[in-house]
Amino acid sequence: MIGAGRLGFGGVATLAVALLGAVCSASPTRDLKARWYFPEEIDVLSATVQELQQFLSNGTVTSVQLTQRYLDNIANNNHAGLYLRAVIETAPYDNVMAIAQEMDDMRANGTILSELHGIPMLFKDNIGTDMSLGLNTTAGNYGFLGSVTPGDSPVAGKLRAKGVVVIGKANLSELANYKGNITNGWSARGGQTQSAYVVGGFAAGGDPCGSSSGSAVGVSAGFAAAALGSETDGSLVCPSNRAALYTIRMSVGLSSRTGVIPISSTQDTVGPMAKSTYDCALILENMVGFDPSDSFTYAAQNHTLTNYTQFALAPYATFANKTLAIPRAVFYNESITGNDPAINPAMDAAIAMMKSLGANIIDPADVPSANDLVASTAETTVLDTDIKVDLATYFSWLNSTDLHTLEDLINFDDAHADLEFAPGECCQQILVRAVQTAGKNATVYTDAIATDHDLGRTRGIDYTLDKYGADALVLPTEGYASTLAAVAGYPIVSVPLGYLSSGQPFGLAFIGRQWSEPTLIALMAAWEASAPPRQVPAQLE
Ligand SMILES: *[C@@H]1O[C@H](CO)[C@@H](O)[C@H](O)[C@H]1NC(C)=O
Ligand SMILES: *[C@@H]1O[C@H](CO)[C@@H](O)[C@H](O)[C@H]1NC(C)=O
Ligand SMILES: *[C@@H]1O[C@H](CO)[C@@H](O)[C@H](O)[C@H]1NC(C)=O
Ligand SMILES: *[C@@H]1O[C@H](CO)[C@@H](O)[C@H](O)[C@H]1NC(C)=O
Ligand SMILES: *[C@@H]1O[C@H](CO)[C@@H](O)[C@H](O)[C@H]1NC(C)=O
Ligand SMILES: *[C@@H]1O[C@H](CO)[C@@H](O)[C@H](O)[C@H]1NC(C)=O
Ligand SMILES: *[C@@H]1O[C@H](CO)[C@@H](O)[C@H](O)[C@H]1NC(C)=O
Ligand SMILES: *[C@@H]1O[C@H](CO)[C@@H](O)[C@H](O)[C@H]1NC(C)=O
Ligand SMILES: *[C@@H]1O[C@H](CO)[C@@H](O)[C@H](O)[C@H]1NC(C)=O
Ligand SMILES: *[C@@H]1O[C@H](CO)[C@@H](O)[C@H](O)[C@H]1NC(C)=O
Ligand SMILES: CC(=O)N[C@H]1CO[C@H](CO)[C@@H](O)[C@@H]1O
Repeated sequence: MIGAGRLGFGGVATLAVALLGAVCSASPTRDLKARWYFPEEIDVLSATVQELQQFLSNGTVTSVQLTQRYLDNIANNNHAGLYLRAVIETAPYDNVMAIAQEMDDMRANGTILSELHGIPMLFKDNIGTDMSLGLNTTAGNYGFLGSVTPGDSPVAGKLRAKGVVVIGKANLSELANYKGNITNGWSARGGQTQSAYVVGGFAAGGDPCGSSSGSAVGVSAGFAAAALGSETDGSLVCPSNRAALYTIRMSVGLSSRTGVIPISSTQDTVGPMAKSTYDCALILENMVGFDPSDSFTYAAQNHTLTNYTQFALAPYATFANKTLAIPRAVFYNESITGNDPAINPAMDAAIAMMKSLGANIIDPADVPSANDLVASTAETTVLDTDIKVDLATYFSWLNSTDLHTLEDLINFDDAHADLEFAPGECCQQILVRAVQTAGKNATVYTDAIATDHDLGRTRGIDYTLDKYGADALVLPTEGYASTLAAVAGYPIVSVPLGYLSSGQPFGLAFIGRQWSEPTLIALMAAWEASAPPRQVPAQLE
């Protein structure tokens, strides 16, 4: 699949080494392998995983050098420079460098674990990792600090077994924004994440959205090649759309959530955030699969594929022969979405482009449940109930923890209010509300699940796609798109669409049926092939 041979070095690389040689060492041949050498032809702000893997394969760069470059970028702009605060912790230097070196040694020996071999990634701080990495897993909350995982969460373990180098834990809206009145991207441990695209950052309107804020900002700012985030409702697609990234929120259950600090087993998904469709498909392909500890993965068993990248390529990646439904009511109504007025015209231009590329466009194709979805409180009932039960399950997964229940977490926050309460956050009102729920057998809960399936599936996505014979819905990522997919437990993807006058990016979403990831990947790739290239943050160029 990928050759392991080392090829010759180009003239540009030799020149860079010669310049660096004066600083670091007298021997240029040694410098090519030095961790601080970095080839000029690689721009980590724009390089995709797919491209980096080619540069690793042909000997232009090593995993050690890539890791060093990302760590340098984090040092320059995370708690310095632009103060992006996208990363809570980087892995202890010697640990992460030893892992990168191991990947380089294996490659030199002809062992390539996957196309992710030796690729540095950030994981959202709610994704459990083995203690040997030296990284904590806290969802940004001090109460989780010092907890001991029994090992990698299954999803982290799968990716590490395929060669991913975890360089750090990404900041997030604390507890995935299920705590109280906190701003997007703020956590007690990580501070306020800021968009890399808006000069002046958060205070100037550079709200990174959330809750996978640091994962998105980190990838856009050259802190890692790609990231894992997680989504209950919007937490992958919204921050990705504000960082000009591609992302896939997969069908619930396609990959495991064991060992991931939860909001809701009903809705949570872990997912890739990256600079291309191919990268997202590649990460997805290496994280899906059955987990006996996660009952939602049973239903996915007959729908899990071993190859998702093929759908990012010909002959799948085309709009020809695709039928796309445009749900105008509610999702395109600015008085309901509150979206910036620049977004709908950009959507219209995108729809026209997809039509010109062969898509069959049904416009309008309204979703019957849309108004009820916006008014519904069923999702809140489900999440409030789930977090109490599912958080206790997470704590029971740990080898050691000071917290065992949601009550313990609330008490910890109260006892450490100086550390734990954000500016303007009076009282962790969401957790206090959730602790009063009566479990997953309560009628109010089973009724709420039924309501969500009616809104999201029966009168929502399934109804609309069936009625129009459509492959996917097309909507602005900002607004209510994520909620429709979230309450259904169905997949939603986001691709870069445009930029506001502030520089803030925004995206376009496709929503499909359950297990329709192949179709959505094909649509993402068809978009990527014809859309203008994504922009990198101007202030980092
Ligand atoms: C290595 O691969 C990259 C990406 O395909 C390419 O741009 C570069 O020219 C290659 N370098 C060498 C020395 O083959
Ligand atoms: C490379 O392979 C050889 C032979 O299999 C083995 O002895 C050696 O330990 C390997 N080295 C590394 C760094 O993996
Ligand atoms: C993880 O938390 C411990 C305290 O429990 C701290 O000593 C350690 O430095 C943290 N790890 C990192 C990488 O910050
Ligand atoms: C977790 O607990 C298991 C079972 O007691 C033990 O084998 C393992 O070493 C522990 N791991 C850590 C990191 O404490
Ligand atoms: C998977 O498909 C087989 C054969 O159609 C069926 O018997 C089985 O029940 C399915 N499993 C699940 C979990 O749906
Ligand atoms: C997936 O399919 C593509 C296209 O056939 C192929 O190039 C690629 O090697 C496959 N990936 C894996 C992991 O088999
Ligand atoms: C278009 O889709 C239809 C229905 O799935 C299929 O029968 C047909 O072969 C497709 N045509 C092309 C050109 O892909
Ligand atoms: C948009 O929503 C508002 C508020 O619900 C409603 O009054 C208006 O009719 C809607 N506009 C369209 C074009 O549907
Ligand atoms: C939430 O916090 C903001 C300040 O960050 C404050 O203006 C607002 O009133 C608060 N809202 C509630 C419901 O507490
Ligand atoms: C919920 O109901 C099921 C089936 O009636 C029962 O087995 C289970 O113990 C109940 N769970 C709780 C938490 O009450
Ligand atoms: C290293 C660093 O700057 N950490 C900061 C993270 O955010 C918290 C909360 O704002 C600050 O207290 C830390 O100083």
